[in-house]
Order: sequence, then structure tokens, then C-alpha cells
Amino acid sequence: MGKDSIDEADLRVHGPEDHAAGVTAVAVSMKRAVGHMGVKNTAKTLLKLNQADGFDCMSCAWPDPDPENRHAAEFCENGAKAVAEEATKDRATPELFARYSIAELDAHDEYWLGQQGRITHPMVKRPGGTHYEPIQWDEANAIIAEHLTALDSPDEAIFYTSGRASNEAAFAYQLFVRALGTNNMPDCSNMCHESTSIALAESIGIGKASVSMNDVYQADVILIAGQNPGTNHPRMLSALEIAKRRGAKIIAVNPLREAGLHNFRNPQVPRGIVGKGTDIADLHLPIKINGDLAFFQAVGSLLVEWDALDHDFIDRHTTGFEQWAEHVRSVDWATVEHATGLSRELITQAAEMIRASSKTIYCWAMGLTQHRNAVATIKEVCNVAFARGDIGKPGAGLFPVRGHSNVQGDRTMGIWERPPQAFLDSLQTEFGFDPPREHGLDTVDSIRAMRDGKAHVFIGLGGNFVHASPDTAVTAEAMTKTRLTVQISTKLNRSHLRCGETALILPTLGRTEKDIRGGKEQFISVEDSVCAVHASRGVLDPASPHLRSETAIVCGFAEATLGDRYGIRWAAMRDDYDVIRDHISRVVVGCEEYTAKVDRPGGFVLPHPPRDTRTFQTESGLAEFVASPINVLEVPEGHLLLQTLRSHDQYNTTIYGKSDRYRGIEGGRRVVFVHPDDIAHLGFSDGDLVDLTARWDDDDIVRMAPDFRIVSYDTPRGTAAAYYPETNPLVPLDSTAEGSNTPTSKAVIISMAAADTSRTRHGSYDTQQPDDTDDGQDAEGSDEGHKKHPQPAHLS
Ligand SMILES: Nc1nc2c(c(=O)[nH]1)N[C@H]1C(S)=C(S)[C@@H](COP(=O)(O)OP(=O)(O)OC[C@H]3O[C@@H](n4cnc5c(=O)[nH]c(N)nc54)[C@H](O)[C@@H]3O)O[C@H]1N2
Ligand SMILES: Nc1nc2c(c(=O)[nH]1)N[C@H]1C(S)=C(S)[C@@H](COP(=O)(O)OP(=O)(O)OC[C@H]3O[C@@H](n4cnc5c(=O)[nH]c(N)nc54)[C@H](O)[C@@H]3O)O[C@H]1N2
Ligand code: SF4
Ligand SMILES: [Mo]
Repeated sequence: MGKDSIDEADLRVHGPEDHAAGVTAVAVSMKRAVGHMGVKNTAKTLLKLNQADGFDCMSCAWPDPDPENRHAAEFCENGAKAVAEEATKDRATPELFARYSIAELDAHDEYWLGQQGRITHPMVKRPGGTHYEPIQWDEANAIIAEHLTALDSPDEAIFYTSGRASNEAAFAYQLFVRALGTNNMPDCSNMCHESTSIALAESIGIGKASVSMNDVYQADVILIAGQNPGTNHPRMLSALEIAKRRGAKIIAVNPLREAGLHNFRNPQVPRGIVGKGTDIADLHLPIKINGDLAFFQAVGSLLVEWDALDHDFIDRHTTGFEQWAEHVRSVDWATVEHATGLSRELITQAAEMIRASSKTIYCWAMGLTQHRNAVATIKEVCNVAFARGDIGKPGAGLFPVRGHSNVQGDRTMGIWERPPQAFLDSLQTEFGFDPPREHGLDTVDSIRAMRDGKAHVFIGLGGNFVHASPDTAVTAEAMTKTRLTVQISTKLNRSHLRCGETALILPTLGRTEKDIRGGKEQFISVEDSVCAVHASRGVLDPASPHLRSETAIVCGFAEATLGDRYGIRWAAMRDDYDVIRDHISRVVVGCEEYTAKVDRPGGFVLPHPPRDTRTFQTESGLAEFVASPINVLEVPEGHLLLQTLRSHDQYNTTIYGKSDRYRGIEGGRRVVFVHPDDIAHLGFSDGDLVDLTARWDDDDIVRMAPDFRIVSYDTPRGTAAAYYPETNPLVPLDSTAEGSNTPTSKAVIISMAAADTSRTRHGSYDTQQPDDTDDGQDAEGSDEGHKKHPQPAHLS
């Protein structure tokens, strides 16, 4: 597959930009919006985007300012692109599915698939079929019911959720899954901020950010580690600009000098258009990939050495300080410098800024969470915050910036394979059945279960499981072994093509669209990164009359499967989301009077004990200092440590376009960014075409992604960067974070070899497709499948 795997003929490399946004951002937003939606719908949607009476941006989970402080244009370039992508006038109709077989569709890349437009009809692939064909909703629901009922145990089914689902859909979905009898609810969070959820739960008793937007404006110092806000949370730059104008200092901890961390030209104000913009980072630490645990520990060590500690907070609210202080006092600077690639002077400068600040906010995203030591690293961030008393006071706090726009809300609503017992108790009281208590499967374990023939049905509430998950070849193969896959989707993606024996595509309304049910206009609700929950109402007519909302789809197959088991009123919930919200009011802590509260302008903020009252519902009842050893990830000679990241023109596996303006890439995505000295050292030249190979010492599989152009780039020696999802075939399924099981997408040990141009060209991951992956090995003779190799040990 992937016609454009090698010949990204238009690829041009300009070198990175020194600022983010500016007038180009506005021009790009408008061009995309008008190109996809036309002038009328552009005006209709963009003016309602992120407004109190409009719809919530479906892109990232960055919070909105208070309703009275919102601009008329309260969105960014990437928000506009997300809207354009959903509200496009293009349609993937039954004719498209009749014209192309599944195999032919699979020959195209993710960009092409998305460009076919919105799916208009429920579609089915029947056993042995080569094409998708239209199907009626009732029959689709009957197929789901039949397959689920036929299982020996409900634990043989997997119910995935991507973080765009509304609170109402998520609540109904988890209710259905638990009434069926399983907690097999993997979600995109498992690949995203799971390390955060686990670390924070242990350190502060709740897995969410302890700050509000106003805190961001008031902070003295904002530290941003492992996050690229200019692309992935662009409106964060507006908030940082406000903070900076009030005197805040910003520290960026990032292997790359990302344009958005450098300078921001706010297109909403004149100085952003004609002026030089606002410099963002006062201090940039170009850390080596995976060096953050050592970095934060070194900062902690200096704070202890200087006695720059909030003793009052430490005495009253924390436990474990002495052991931690003892541990960091003996930090070995040579190890720190080796792990971080940073000098002691630079780290000291950062620590001095934190010492001088009476209120610091610590932000992080995937650069911290997708590592083997991610949970320990995030606990180390907490340690530093505790040492400074930076939690539960204005202008300070922990700020994991969430990805998908409602990923946090989905968790609040119970989408979790490890649900808290108290949540299950409330569910039991409300609905009168005893929900399953044992933990379910997360994303990685779900892949294993399907691969090993232990799970036979996969249902995805949004997302693109096949291409978002690690080890693409293994995941794709696992999916094709199932009896039934069901994808609730807006647009075509890889997961529709690497599917089960029977496969359903259930097309859904998106956020931009009006949702009329039971004769009235329904609204949905979402939660952002700072625990603010509010309503969202679409404005456009649905892309097709055959679409149903996610909530209606879930209630539909739930009723078909469970009938009136436990007396759950699926039809009532489907036709009036207030009925679901009444249940939420009684089941979810902090959501009393949910419908009324959520529908006020700006909604309401969920309780957060550490933020609100400095109370910590941990095992000890206190904020917990945790000491962790520093394990340096050693990369063997001849190899590089690869991080897989997002371009400025994609939303996860949805590719909007093939450029990455801020990093100076145009017209192609198969590039690998490498330091010029490493390029020379490894015997290559800038622009060479290479195959990337990854090895993982716990198995003997050689994973390969072909045909990447080397781009000389300012990344620390020994490290490399390339885009997700093209590089997902390189991420080993078993290489996950300790404690959270999150794939280590930011630390893959790779080597480069001159591209094998004699090979028949395939795209992205088909080259990984072994003849038979049953045991992860492939038949001899397959040119580029999984090959057995003796493995050097290279992780310490
Ligand atoms: N436009 C757009 N917006 C998005 C998304 C999108 O795809 N497109 N995705 C959404 C989702 S689901 C998420 S989770 C977020 C993701 O938001 P980010 O986490 O910002 O996304 P990534 O592109 O993965 O970028 C990771 C950043 O971490 C840095 N990094 C990599 N390894 C390390 C390390 O070891 N240490 C440190 N300190 N830094 C490191 C990289 O250089 C990069 O700047 O964005 C959300 N918003
Ligand atoms: N190598 C590598 N892998 C990664 C990451 C990485 O950094 N590197 N990041 C990980 C992270 S942070 C995440 S969150 C996951 C993302 O994993 P997913 O959430 O599974 O993937 P997405 O690409 O966001 O899903 C896109 C699909 O969602 C569907 N969709 C869009 N809008 C809607 C809607 O409103 N409703 C419904 N029902 N469907 C809709 C469309 O059909 C679209 O094709 O990927 C992870 N994988
Ligand atoms: S910052 Fe995120 S939520 Fe806000 S408009 Fe941009 S993409 Fe949408
Ligand atoms: Mo994410």
C-alpha cells in the first residue's frame, strides 16, 4: 500500500521557522476552511467554534478562556483545519466502496483515505467479501448483538474509545459494556497520558491537572517539558503570551527547538501581524530524548542543596520527603549530564528560575509520557512541585496538557479498563446490577488478546486503532483475526481496511453537526484539560441523512444486544440525552445537577481536592514524594534514539496535508530528522534515502519502515525524529512504560541503512506484513518481513 511511500517527489526542505502562527496561519486556516466547506459553512462554523453557545473544538483539549474573555475568533489554525476536515463537502458514498475493493482502498495512504470525505451510509463487509456494501441500521445492530451473544464470555470482546466521544456517548457506552459483563475498555489514553494518570494518582490522589486558565495567566514561571504547543495546543501560545506580558518566564525542555516555543505572532492582535511577535521561551534546554527523569531529579537536588524549599507545605501536606531528599542529595552529575546531554550550568539556570519563582506551573505532554520510565519521570515532576509548594495555590500547579478534546471527560464518565471501585458501586446503586470488578484489557493487552485468538469482537467508538497503535503489522494482523470489527467513524481510515471477518462501519455525526432526536435539538458535553465541563451544540446540517449520533449508535446496539436486561432504558437515553445526564448526576462524583450546570455559559469545573483544598486522596492521605533510580537508556553504537511525533498538518492518524511548515518540510512526510554530525558519523549525507530498522532486545523481530529522507536537523546528538503514524511499525508492542503500559513511542532504538531500491516498493507498514505473524516470525524468503536475528542487549 501507499503509492507515495518512496516518491514523495514534491518533498522540499527549507529549514525550520523561527516563529509560530502569524498571518500565514490565518491564511492557511481560511484556505483550508473555504476549500473544504465553502464560504457559507466556513462562516457558520468558525464563528461558533469554542463559543459558549456553539460547539467545542474537536481537536485538542486546550481549555477555553472565561466566556466574557473570548474573542469572536476563539480558535487557532489547527482548530480550523479540524473543523474543515469534519465539515468537508466531500463524501465517501456507497459508490466509492463499490468502485474500490477493500484491498484497493488499502493501497492508498491515510491522507488519501481521509480526503474521500465523510462516510454517508452504514456499511458492511460480509464474511469472504471483497467490498463494503450498504446495510440498514437495524441489521447492523442485529449483527453486533448476534456476535456478542455468541461469545463464550463477554471478556472475548474489546470496546475501544478514542478521546473525541462526548460524555453522553461515553457514559452510555461504558454502561453497556459493564452491563454486558466486562471491563475491556482500552482507550487512546492508554497510548497517551496513561503514565500521567498513574503517576498523579499515586502522588496526589487524582490523575488530572491542578490548575485553571487563570493560574496560567498568573504564574511566575511556566515550565513546558515534552510538549509542542505551537502545533498541538496552539491557543496555549495566546495564554503564554498573556502570562509573559505579566512578567512570567518560560522554560522549554525539549530536544527540538520548536517554532512555537521560540516566538509567537498572535494573529489576533496588531503586534502579531506587523511586529516581531512575543518571544516565548526564556530558557531552552535541548534535552536528550528520555533524559527528563535525570533532569527533574537534578533540579530537585539543587533545590534541596539550596534549601529552596517550602517547608510549611512539605511538613503539613507531604510524606516521604526525607527519603527523597536523601536520594537526590546523592545525585551523580556525570550520570545526569550523560542522560540529559545538558550541562550542569544549564540545569542550574533552570533550577535558579524555579527557585526565584513563588508560583510555577509544570506542563507536559507526550515527550514525557511515552517512555519506559514515564511514570517515574512524572512523579519526579511532582516531587519538584511539592518541594516548592507549587500545588493548590494561585498561579502554580501540575499541568498535564491533554490530547484529544474529550479524552479527560471520557475517563470521568468511566471509560477505563481499571475503574475505581467507588465508581462501580455508584453504577450498581443506580442501575441495580453488579458490574464486573476485575480489571479489563488496555490497548496493548487487547492487541495481544486478538493476536492470540482470545478476543473475537472489536468495537471502536471513534479512532483508528490499527494505525494509532504500536507495531502496526502485529496490530493489523491481530484485527484481521477477529470475527467482527465495528468502527463508529466519521471518515475512512486504516482500521476499516484491516478488519475482521465481518466488518461494520457505522457513520456518525461530528461536533459541527446538529443533532435532532426525539423531535428536539440535543446537545452534548465535554471536559477539557483543566476539568472544565461544558455543553457543545453543532450548527450544520448532517453530512448525510443516514448518520446517527455516537450516543444514538451506542444505545441502538446496546438495546439490540441486551433488550431490557436490568431495565436500562436505552430508547429513552437515545431520544433524550437529558436522561443520560440524569444518570450521570447520580453516578459521577461532582456532576450533581449535571444538565443544568453543564448548560450554563462556560459550564462548571469539576472538584479537584489538591487544587481546591490541598487535600490528597492518596494511600497516605498526603502528597507523596517518591524516589526513583535513574536508569540511563543506552543506545548502542551505530544506532539512534528515535522519537515519533506529529507534524503541523495532521491530527494523529488523520493527515491534513503533507507539510510541516514550522520544521521547514513541504510536500512529504517520510523524513527522518538527524543531527548533521550523526549523519556524517553514520556514513550518510543529508537527503539520502534510508530504511529505518528497529530492534527490541526482548524479542528477535526486526522491524522496518522503508524509504525515509534524511533531513539534517538541530536535534541532540544520538537522537532522531520522524512522524507518527508512518513510524508505528517500528514501535515494539512489548516496549511499554513501567506501571502504565503505554507504548514507548518517544524512544525507539533504530538504525538506518541505504534504502533497498531493488525491492518492490510498498508503503508504510505493508513491508512489515509477514507471511504469517502467528508467533512474530516470518517464513524464510519473504524479503522484508519479520526476520529472526540474534539480539544484542542494549537497554540498561
Ligand atoms: N494539530 C494537532 N493537535 C493535536 C494532535 C495532533 O495530532 N495534531 N494530537 C492531540 C493528541 S491526542 C495529543 S496526545 C497531543 C500531543 O501533543 P504533543 O505531546 O505536543 O505531541 P508530539 O508531536 O507527540 O510532541 C511531543 C513533543 O515532545 C518532544 N519530546 C520528544 N521526546 C522527548 C523527551 O524525551 N523529552 C522531552 N522533554 N521532550 C521530548 C518533541 O520534540 C515534541 O516537541 O496533541 C493533541 N493535539
Ligand atoms: N508512534 C506513535 N503512536 C502514537 C502516538 C505517538 O505520539 N507516536 N500518539 C498516541 C496518542 S497520544 C493517541 S491519543 C493515539 C490516537 O489514537 P486514535 O484516537 O485511535 O486515533 P485518531 O487518529 O485520533 O482517530 C482518527 C479517526 O477518528 C474518527 N473520528 C474523527 N472524528 C470523530 C468523531 O467525532 N466521532 C467518531 N466516532 N469518530 C471520529 C475518524 O474516522 C478518524 O479516522 O495514538 C497514539 N499513537
Ligand atoms: S487550541 Fe486546540 S481546542 Fe483550541 S482551537 Fe486550537 S486546536 Fe482547537
Ligand atoms: Mo493523545
